[in-house]
Amino acid sequence: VKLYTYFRSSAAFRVRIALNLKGLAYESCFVHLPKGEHRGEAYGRVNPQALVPTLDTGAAKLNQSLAIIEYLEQTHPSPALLPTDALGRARVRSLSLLVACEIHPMNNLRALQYLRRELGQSEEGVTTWYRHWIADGLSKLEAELASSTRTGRFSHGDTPSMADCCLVPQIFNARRFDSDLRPYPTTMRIFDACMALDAFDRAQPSKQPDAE
Ligand SMILES: N[C@@H](CCC(=O)N[C@@H](CS)C(=O)NCC(=O)O)C(=O)O
Repeated sequence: VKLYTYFRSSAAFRVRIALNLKGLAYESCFVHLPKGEHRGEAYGRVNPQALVPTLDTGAAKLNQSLAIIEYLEQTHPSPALLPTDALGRARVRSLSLLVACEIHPMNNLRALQYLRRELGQSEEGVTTWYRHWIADGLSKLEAELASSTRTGRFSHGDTPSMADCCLVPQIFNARRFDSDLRPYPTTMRIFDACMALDAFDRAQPSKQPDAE
């Protein structure tokens, strides 16, 4: 398979983790987001949503990181990134969506560029916006994780799941903008447990061939 990726893309980072956890080799195809390569005609033919990542399976080009991870789960069930019970699956999806739908879209590249360029916000204004949505979302994630008996060594039980594939890249983003992470001890404990695993470590931005 071929993964269209950018080292700093947290959505691509989620998929890199899932591929590594499942032991699947992939070829990387780099898309430089700050240069706007994702908005070009060539990438538009790969992904009409003009977003990274895309997974080219040979049979189809898949986009949206959680849809890609669910596809990998169905085609390569072991090790499982979703629990087998219906309630557990709903919980892991809920935690994943909390990151992917409630936090990440507020702070992705085009939202921040719009604040800067169209709305004339200063770097300070943009950073304040960024940290606000990180704090809003991570406090909710922390409340979920700290209050559930289903939280274990990882977000759900003692093996990594799709929720961890979402949690870890979001913490990397938060650190990049110097967000205060002290209010989220459960989240950070899980982050540390994930980063002790090779599959997470190898997927991190600084270890990608296109890292700058
Ligand atoms: N919901 C999408 C989000 C994809 C996304 O926003 N990717 C970012 C990089 S992390 C991107 O391509 N941004 C380009 C832009 O905002 O113009 C997913 O989970 O795949």
